[in-house]
Amino acid sequence: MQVQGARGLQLSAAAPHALSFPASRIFFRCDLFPEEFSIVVTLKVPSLPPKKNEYLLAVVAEERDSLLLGLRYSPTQLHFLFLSEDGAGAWQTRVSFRSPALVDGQWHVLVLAVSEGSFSLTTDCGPAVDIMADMPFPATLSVRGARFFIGSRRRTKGRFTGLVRQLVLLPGSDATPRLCPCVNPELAVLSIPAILRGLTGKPEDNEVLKYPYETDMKVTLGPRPPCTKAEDAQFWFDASRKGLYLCVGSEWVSVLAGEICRLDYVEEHQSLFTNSETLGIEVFVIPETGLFVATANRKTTSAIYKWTDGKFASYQDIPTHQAQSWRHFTIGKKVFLAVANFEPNEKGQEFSVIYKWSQRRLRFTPYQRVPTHSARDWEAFEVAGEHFLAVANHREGDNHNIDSVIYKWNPGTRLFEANQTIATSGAYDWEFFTVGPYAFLAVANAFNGTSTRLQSNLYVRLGGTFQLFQSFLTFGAADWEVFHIGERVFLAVANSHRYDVEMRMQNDSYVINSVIYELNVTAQTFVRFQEIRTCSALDWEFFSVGEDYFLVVANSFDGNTFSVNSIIYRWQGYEGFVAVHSLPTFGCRDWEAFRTAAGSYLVYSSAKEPLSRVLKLRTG
Ligand SMILES: [Ca+2]
Ligand SMILES: [Ca+2]
Ligand SMILES: [Ca+2]
Repeated sequence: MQVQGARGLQLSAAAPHALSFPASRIFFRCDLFPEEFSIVVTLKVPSLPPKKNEYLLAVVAEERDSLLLGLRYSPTQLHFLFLSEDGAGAWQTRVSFRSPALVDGQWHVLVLAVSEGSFSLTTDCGPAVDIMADMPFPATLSVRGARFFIGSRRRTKGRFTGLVRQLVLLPGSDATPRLCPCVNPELAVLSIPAILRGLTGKPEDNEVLKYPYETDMKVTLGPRPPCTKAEDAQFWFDASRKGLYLCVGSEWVSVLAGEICRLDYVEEHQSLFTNSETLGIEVFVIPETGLFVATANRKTTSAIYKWTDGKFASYQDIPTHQAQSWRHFTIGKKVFLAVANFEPNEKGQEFSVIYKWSQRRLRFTPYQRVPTHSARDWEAFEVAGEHFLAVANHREGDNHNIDSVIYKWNPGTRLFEANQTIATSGAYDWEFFTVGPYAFLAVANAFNGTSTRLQSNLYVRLGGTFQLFQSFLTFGAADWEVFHIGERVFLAVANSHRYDVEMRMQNDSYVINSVIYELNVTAQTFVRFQEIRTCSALDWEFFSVGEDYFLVVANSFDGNTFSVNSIIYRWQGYEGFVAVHSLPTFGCRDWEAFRTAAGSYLVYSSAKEPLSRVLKLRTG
């Protein structure tokens, strides 16, 4: 029959059983009815007398003549029925939707989505009506020996007298997103038999449903709900922050962050004028004493500042020789600070110095000199109760291919002693981290004398030494930054410069990609996760604000100017890191993040002017 521009089937009153088939025809691999499914119906029904019911669909266990599953409607309600069985017996459960507005003589599309105890009805792509029933749809409803009846319940009574245009059982769950939104929602299409197609004036999608629909997507609103096994794979929409989160392994993982973010970015907090240009900054806390920052300054004096009344104030000057970086660490209650000196002293002696905090004098005093070669960086770490220091030796004279050294603390002599040497090429940075029981050490190799295109290596500690674990192709690597997001482990490299003696230098050889790698635990290897365009990147700093994770890059030079923006990237789950804020910087060299009771801060140094800046993170 054709009515209102669309065709439907009318069932013959003479052969009420004609539209039936054994369940085994569609359940040929497994005779359990799906636990989650949708039923999609397009129908046009005549007005019915009150209390009269008509069946759209029934699945009947033939021998017992019991209704396993049924869908029927009355002038005021749509009923979904199913049989629940347990050791105590079998019950007919009925879930009723009021006023489905069916009996107005128009075409309508109903989508009933069932998932455990959740029953959801969508009419003409409108808002869904959800019913949570006490009795969930059974996980194991056997249809063995059962028969499907279309438009009846095996009997003449309750036979469907309207027109049906579409009747689809879709395993999985909610079919609504496959039909809706739709230009013509009263005739939304999932699957229409060929004979009924082609009268609505537009081409209709009648794809054979090759893939079962997956998972029930439930979105919870309101304040942060629990995320346990029960909520796994469910969504939570945080309306106040416009953030969508997915419950994965008992943690809410950000899937999409909206325009409004908790971090309202930064405001200038302090201009920290330094003795000279600053290459590295190190923020640290000495218990019961306070928060400090050490600046590694290019000229003959580096400095330590103490956080006083909400600002860094001058605290101690320390003579250094083109200091590149500071590293704070503790051994027991002893507090140390190691400086990497790039140049020899006035007498031509080349060494870096470890300072120790004097609790009596409340100052750092020299503790141990360590011979180094244009040292760029110190890394301090502890493995199984033993303390180590690794120095990045950049070059000796013109030779960049030299050894960097790992020192180990000797508790007997109370000194660091050389423990292992590792061949490096223009080493710039060491980064230590652990994954489970394994200790790793990554080196940034920046230059081998002719090229910046080099392998930077990651070592793993096995049998008491660090052994090569993986190599990464890098371009003037200046920094490795390791960070964790939930269970995931990432390693980001700052590529500063593409240069090769063989090739002529190009202007854009500073504007290159830096790379974030992610540990694939199964493959036991770091794999490329994301590349980010950077301008002679010298440092990555990872930090978090509330539930959000960020990376900030020190962009230092674009080939023409040191006035380039450094960028804050926000972790946006599946999208990776997305640029969210630009900060004008000048020769930016190093970023550090820190917190005080008053809030969260970033501080960055400039390798080109004697001015570091403290920025306060605005949160709202
Ligand atoms: Ca380092
Ligand atoms: Ca870093
Ligand atoms: Ca840093």
